[in-house]
Amino acid sequence: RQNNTIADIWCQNERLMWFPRHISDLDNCTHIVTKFEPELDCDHPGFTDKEYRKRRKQIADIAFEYRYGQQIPRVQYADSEVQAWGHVYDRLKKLMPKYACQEYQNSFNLLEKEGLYSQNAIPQLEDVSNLLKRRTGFQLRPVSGLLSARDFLASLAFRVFQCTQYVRHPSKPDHSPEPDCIHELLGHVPMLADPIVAQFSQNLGLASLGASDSDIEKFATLYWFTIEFGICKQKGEHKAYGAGILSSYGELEHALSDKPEKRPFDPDKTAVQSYTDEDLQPLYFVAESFDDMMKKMKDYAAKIKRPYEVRYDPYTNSIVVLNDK
Ligand code: HBI
Ligand code: FE
Repeated sequence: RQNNTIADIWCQNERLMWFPRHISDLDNCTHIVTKFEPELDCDHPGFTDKEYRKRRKQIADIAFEYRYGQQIPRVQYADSEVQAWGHVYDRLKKLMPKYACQEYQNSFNLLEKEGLYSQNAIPQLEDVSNLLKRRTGFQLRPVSGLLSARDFLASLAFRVFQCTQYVRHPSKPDHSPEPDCIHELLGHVPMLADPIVAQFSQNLGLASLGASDSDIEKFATLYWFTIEFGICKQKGEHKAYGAGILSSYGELEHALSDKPEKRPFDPDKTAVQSYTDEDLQPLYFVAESFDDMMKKMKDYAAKIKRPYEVRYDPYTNSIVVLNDK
């Protein structure tokens, strides 16, 4: 049978980039960016701590061995790890009513009510994943560290969130240069439990599939200034919806003070804004509302040229590529 659609010709010329077509293909989307690692970075608080590095390797091995469809192995967290969690949990909980967006607060309350979240124990990824599946169809899979933007975004297309399972170094509970499970569980998970946010995240993932490197960089930057560090207006007040703000009490007070610069969210401009991932953010983009931010992102993504369209088939957990564009 002849297949002469544009996408097929791209394929024949090997110009159509490989991307995951089935949720199990995410087993191949595990490219780690080596940055801020305790093994390699002498500024990392765990660099000189042999025990910590051993612990990190133990937990990283869970992610390396994990394959789609398996249960996420449980981690027996040490007292020092639970203490770091409890410390952040307690500080954040006091700030939430004033600074967190409504969607976050609703989900957080639900997670506590379900008995999953408390100050005394770090929730297990398997249990959190099962709750998310029921709420929004999102699920977690363990990852050993900072993933490449392409792999990270691709997994969102399948409603999969690649989630770290280790805890930051106990000497610095208030800040972690890399993602850790305190950030994921207190920043991302409550947002992913919201149906609108879940849809938004998946759309961003779908838009990233097979995109050029420069478009991936722009999507990653948009992700940074929305899902990680977004602020939106609710009832006339600025509220945090970004996970990097919501999971750090220092960032939370800073972001919603008048110290940092704030600009209106505008995807064309936001996508090319440079940013730092090492310290408190000097600049945030403020959305008029959640809906407005998502509509602008949709229009932005529609402008990115690809010779095919993608859809998600939730019955088979597969990407359907439509060649007729
Ligand atoms: N990897 N494990 C992990 N967690 C993240 O939150 C994460 C990532 N890689 C890239 C990323 N976030 C974003 O900053 C964008 O580059 C997509
Ligand atoms: Fe994050």
